[in-house]
Amino acid sequence: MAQQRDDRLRVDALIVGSGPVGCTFARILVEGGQSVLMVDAGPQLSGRPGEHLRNTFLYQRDVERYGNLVSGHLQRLSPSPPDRIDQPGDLPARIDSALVTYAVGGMATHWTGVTPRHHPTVERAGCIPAADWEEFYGQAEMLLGTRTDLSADSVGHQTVLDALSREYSDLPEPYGVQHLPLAAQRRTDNPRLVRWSGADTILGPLADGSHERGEFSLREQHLCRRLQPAAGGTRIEYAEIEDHTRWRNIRVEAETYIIACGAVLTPQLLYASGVRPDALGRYLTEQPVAFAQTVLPSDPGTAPEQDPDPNVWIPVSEGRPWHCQIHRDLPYDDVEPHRGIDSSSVVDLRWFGLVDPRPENRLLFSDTTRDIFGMPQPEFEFSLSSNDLARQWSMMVDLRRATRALGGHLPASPPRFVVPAPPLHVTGTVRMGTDADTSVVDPDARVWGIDNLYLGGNGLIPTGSASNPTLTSVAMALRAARGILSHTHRSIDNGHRLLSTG
Ligand code: KBG
Repeated sequence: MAQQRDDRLRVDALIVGSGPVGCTFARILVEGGQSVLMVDAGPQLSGRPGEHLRNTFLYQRDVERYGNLVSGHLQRLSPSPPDRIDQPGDLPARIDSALVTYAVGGMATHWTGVTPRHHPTVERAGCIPAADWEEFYGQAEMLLGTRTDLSADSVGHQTVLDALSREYSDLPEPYGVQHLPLAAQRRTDNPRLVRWSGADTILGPLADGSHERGEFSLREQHLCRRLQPAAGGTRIEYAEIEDHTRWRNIRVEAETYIIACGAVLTPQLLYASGVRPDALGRYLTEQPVAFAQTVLPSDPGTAPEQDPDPNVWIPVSEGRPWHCQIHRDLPYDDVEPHRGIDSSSVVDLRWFGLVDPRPENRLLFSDTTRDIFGMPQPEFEFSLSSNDLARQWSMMVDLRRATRALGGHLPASPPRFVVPAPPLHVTGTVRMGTDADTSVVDPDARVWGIDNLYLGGNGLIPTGSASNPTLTSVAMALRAARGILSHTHRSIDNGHRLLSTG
């Protein structure tokens, strides 16, 4: 294909990655008067950019079709499947690959929307002040539309809540059995249907072009191939973007560069750009999953398919370093269809475990093998320490306890570790910290030693955590974006416009 004329763009901020975290940066910076260009290597899958794909009647009604759609959007980064298959029930001791979603909106095009706050002492990073955590968690919940009443009217939900509240009556407030926080809302025109929050929810007015202060442009199928550090290496001078829709290269010059394309692809871009601090890719954590299924007793007054899904949570607390969600999700590959049982009465017990961050657990990038975009191929070195293993076995004992309290497991789905099916909660690969030797970004989310390069996403979470990470990453992005605004003091009057100079 013929190469068209190279273009040159000048903006206040370039954001690479259009998932929830990239969109958080965009929303705050545009509201602060900045011109923002956001690029994503993936395609836009919906009319409204980054919308959740389950927001259609078809996929809400037909879980199987929806499952096929999601599998199609989870792409393995390694070129061939892993050569090692654990025995079912084993603890997953390795990560062989990673699954990513190349799309505008990222994984929020199909996520479950589970958005808990991380536990203040067990999970949260100490390098962010406690008061900031409270403030930015509150803002993140508003931005994502997190709520705890989606299943309030469900008979099945109440049954699960009651049974587990009796079993776990000893848990201290506010860590007892409760409604799972979910970024979603019931539709007012048909409350049986749910509108799941996606990246479009975060973009708000930016998603439909009605932003009032700065300028915003979101470009799909635009790959950021490289960031070019200036001489001396303390600033990024420009970014090389490949426009795959018109097959041309664009040089983007920005005041601020924000990379938020996931815990694997963010360090990949740094590596490809020669930005390789010691901690890059190290301290990787992922959450082992213990899983079982049970069946709810049917209520003669309610047809199970009419009853909203249960969504129950037992949060992480001291002495219980695991996150528990009792809900209905897509089946794992090892789950056989339950013969003779109405699938709408089957409930999942999904427990996520905590793994300590250790430098030897890491992501590496190949200098010889390339991924589909021609970027350095990621590889993993990951194992569980004896402490990690002991913690997961305690989690398994607890899963068995909860399963018993709900009347026992389905014969085909006993409590087990699900292998290989990580929850895609990789963290730590570009971790935040106060020490440049053991972290990649400072507490403002700025790459150590590079004044105008900021990162966002789960890779920044420096601690071991068991709860779903998105809310935490959005809270960290809100804090970082406000910091960028106060550093740059830009307003619509003196900022760069989204300008083509080519
Ligand atoms: O059940 C979900 C869960 O809510 C989540 O956050 C993770 O990404 O995937 C799980 C399914 O394996």
